[in-house]
Amino acid sequence: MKKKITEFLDLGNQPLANSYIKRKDLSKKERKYRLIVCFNKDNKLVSIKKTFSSKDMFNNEYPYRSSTSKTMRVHLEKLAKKIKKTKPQKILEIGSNDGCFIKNFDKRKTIGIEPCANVEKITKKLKYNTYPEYWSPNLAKKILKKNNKVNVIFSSNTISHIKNLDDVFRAINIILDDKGIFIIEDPSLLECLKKNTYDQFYNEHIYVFSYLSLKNALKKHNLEIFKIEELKIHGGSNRYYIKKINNNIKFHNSVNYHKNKEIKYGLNHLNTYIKFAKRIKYSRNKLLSIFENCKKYNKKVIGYGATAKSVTILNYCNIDNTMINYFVDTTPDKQNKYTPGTKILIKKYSNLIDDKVDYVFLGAWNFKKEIFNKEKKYIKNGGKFIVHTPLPKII
Ligand code: JHZ
Repeated sequence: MKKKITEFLDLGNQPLANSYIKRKDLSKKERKYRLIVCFNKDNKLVSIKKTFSSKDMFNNEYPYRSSTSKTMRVHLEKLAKKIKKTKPQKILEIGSNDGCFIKNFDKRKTIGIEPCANVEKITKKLKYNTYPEYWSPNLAKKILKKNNKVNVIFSSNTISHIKNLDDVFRAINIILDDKGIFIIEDPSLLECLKKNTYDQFYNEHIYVFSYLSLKNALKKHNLEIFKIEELKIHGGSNRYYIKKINNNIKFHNSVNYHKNKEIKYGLNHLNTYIKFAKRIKYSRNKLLSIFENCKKYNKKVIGYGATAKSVTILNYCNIDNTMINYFVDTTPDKQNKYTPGTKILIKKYSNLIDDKVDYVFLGAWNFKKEIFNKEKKYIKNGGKFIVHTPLPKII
């Protein structure tokens, strides 16, 4: 029998993203794993080979806050406005984080699911009904004991983080009203391949979905995608609108439009992924040579946005604390800690001009527009950024 799953990209030994190191733990051995990306030619799923339990990744020390970026706040506010127009009785969000989305609704109308207790506390304090638990059929049943079925289920950048997709969709079927809709936003595999953003792969991103793969995973549970919105957020994401098969909501043209784009690009063929892997090797060498040159000429380089994504880049390309002086990041829970693997200090954001920076590595490249807007003065004064997408260069 021919192999169904093929490994096509090896991103080397990696620490767990989001496991920022405290100063006192700097000499402790970090947990590492081999980051290998695979393609399943049967169901078209692209996934990472070695996975960790949800408890290992999403716990009481989770540092990421959705609300730290204005782009994200505005993006979710706009969607909330759209949903409000449909007058739903109840909206449930899987992975509600610090409430960036649910805060746009009346407290009585929302249910948030957020397993990271330190983050869940934020919405609980504001009196939003949130469960500090992992999404599962049992949780769906538990919620249903106290509530009616829900009209809208939303999940942004969370479903791709859960290994057992069958359980995810079973739970959806339990609690979603037959006439309700399920909306998912996750990074687009098509955009990831087009932009060479291999940093979309790390331990939390178990899957990077295409329409072709997601449709197969949903079909087993009598769920189907009836509309797709291509979004700019997070470097290119898709918003999938999903319904129960028996719900006769009309299909939108966008489904076929997007499907054809994926097929035309070759997302259903292994060869496309093998070509992608070749580009990524080239990208690594190019980025490393930029950093080596900066080091050679004693340039001051800092990182902007200590993202989970940049953990993959820095560790894969061997860019360490001799090449990047420090990172700046607006997230309080990341500040005064060190980046996983590469041990680069993360500082509170400060003015790039006062810091006399030569080059800024854009870790949060997905918020380039927002950051370039903020850093107009630095740019006007000749300040330069180092980016890795679509290919490494100084801009
Ligand atoms: P950002 C996280 O990934 C983890 P990360 C997770 N797995 C996921 O899928 C995505 O989020 C959605 C900082 N920043 O959103 C804030 C500034 O300092 O790209 C954040 O630390 N100044 C759940 O970490 C980071 O950059 C700024 O002006 O890859 C952005 O992280 C801006 C705009 C951001 O996600």
